[in-house]
Amino acid sequence: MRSATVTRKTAETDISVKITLDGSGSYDNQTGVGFFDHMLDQLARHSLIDMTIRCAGDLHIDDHHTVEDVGIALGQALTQALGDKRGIRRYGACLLPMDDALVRAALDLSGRPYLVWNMELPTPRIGTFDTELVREFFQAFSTHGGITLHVDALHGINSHHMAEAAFKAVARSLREAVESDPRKADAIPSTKGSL
Ligand SMILES: [Mn+2]
Repeated sequence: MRSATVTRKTAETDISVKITLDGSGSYDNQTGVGFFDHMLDQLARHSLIDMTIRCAGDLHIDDHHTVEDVGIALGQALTQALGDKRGIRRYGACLLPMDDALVRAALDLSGRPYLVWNMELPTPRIGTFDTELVREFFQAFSTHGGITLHVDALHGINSHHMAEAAFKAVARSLREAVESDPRKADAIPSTKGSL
C-alpha cells in the first residue's frame, strides 16, 4: 500500500495528514473550516485516495494559514506516498461539470511544481469562506506535491459550484495519474529515468 503520514507544526497551524493512494476514497477531514472540509472530502472521494486530516489553526486571524498549510502538508504526503513514482500513469486530466460550473483540470506528477490558474470566482466569499483561498490551496498543494497543474474554469456563475468542480476535477485527474499502469508497472514514466 502506498501511504504516508505527515505532521507539520508551526506557530500558526498544527496539522496531521494521513493518506493512502490505493484506497477507496474514505475520508475524515476536520480543519475547523467547514467549507474547506467539504472540499477536502470531495478531493478524497473522487481521487479514491483515503484521507484523514486534522488541523488546529489560527482561525481567530482568518482561514488563510489553515488552508495554505493543509495544502503544504497534503502535497508533502503525496510526494512521500508516491516514492520514486515507478509504474504510475503520471498524467491525468478531467473535464468536470457541476450544474453551471464546467472546470478542466490537467496535471503531471512531474516533480516540477507549476500552477496555471484560470478561474475567477464571481463572489468574494462562499458563506464565510474567502474564495481567494481556493487558489492558495492549489498553489501550496502543487508546489509541495511536485505537480504541474492547470485549472481552467470554462463556465460558471456560482462560486460554490465552481470551487467544488475544481476540487472534483483535480481529484479525478489525480486518481488517473497516481494509478498504476499495468503495461509499464516496473518503469519510471520518464525517458530521463527519474521524476
Ligand atoms: Mn457542495
